[in-house]
Amino acid sequence: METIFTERHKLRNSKTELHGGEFVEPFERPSRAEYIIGRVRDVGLGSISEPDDFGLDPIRAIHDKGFIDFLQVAWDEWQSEGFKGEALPTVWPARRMTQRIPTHIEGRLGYYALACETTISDGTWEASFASAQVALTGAQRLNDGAKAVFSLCRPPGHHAAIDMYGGYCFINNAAVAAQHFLDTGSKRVAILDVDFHHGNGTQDIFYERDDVLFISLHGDPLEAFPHFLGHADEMGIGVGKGYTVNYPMPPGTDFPTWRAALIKALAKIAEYAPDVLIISLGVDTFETDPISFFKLKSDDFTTYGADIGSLHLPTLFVMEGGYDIAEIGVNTVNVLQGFESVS
Ligand code: Q9C
Ligand code: ZN
Repeated sequence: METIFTERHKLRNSKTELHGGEFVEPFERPSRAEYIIGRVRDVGLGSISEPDDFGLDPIRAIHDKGFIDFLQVAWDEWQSEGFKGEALPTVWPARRMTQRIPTHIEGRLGYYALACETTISDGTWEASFASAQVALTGAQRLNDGAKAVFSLCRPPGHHAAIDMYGGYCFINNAAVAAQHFLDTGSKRVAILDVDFHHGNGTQDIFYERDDVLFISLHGDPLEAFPHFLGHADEMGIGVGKGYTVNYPMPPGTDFPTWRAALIKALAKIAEYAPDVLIISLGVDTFETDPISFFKLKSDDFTTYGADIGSLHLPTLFVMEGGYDIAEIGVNTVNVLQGFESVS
């Protein structure tokens, strides 16, 4: 399997994350991608290629124009204010307040943020743009005939909504890839999100559409980030009704329980018969992930990779989360090798 990767991910190197009332070194850090690409090389998964440049248009096809403009200037505007730390919001358009977009950067950060653990820092836009190009290049490889591709995206994307960033995500890479497929001949795309966290951004983007089936397995939002989306009764609206499917699961969920939900999800995908499958691949379901509460072991990733492979669909793997740095490479590549073992 080919991997698409660029060192430009390192441009996202924030110094701070707000966690437990303290500023800590971000869980979403450059070494994550280094461990994963190192494992790809160690096992000889396949060739590793730089992304092509598809420009801004495929990003604008998913995200709000004002939001993309904001991401490009936020760090510069924040610095112009003379602030010492990285950019983060302190105020939101909360219940019964207006949704008017402020002019001051402090107000615009609150308007476009869905969470405040994630700071905007020097290079964040450039890395996010590059990450989207990694996803787009993977999609194009499938269009050109590849059976499966691994887009090693960093920063991740599935929390980024039409006009909101947060949860370490700025541009929704999986959604941008899905739209690229639809704009280049695909009629139906399925996105299966196996990251520990609910893919609220992806759900938001496709909630009223029937050309993208979105299925997510995740920690129950009553207990886990993003807390305000991902319940089982969210199923889409309008023509999109039935094309969003959520499997929230409680703290301590082990692999047999998780896999039972996966098997249900795979049956729905087979029934939908998509032209292409996108996997939002987060490995924060691992038993020792520092911010998550599922109990998957390293071998389980191989097993479920084979389960996904048994669908025999053209498949694009898009990297999302996973924060147990030491094991992230093994667990990610286990999924890809499990997938290949049945193809
Ligand atoms: N203080 C992804 O996996 N905060 N994002 C969780 C820790 C946000 C995770 C609580 C987690 C975001 C792509
Ligand atoms: Zn996650």
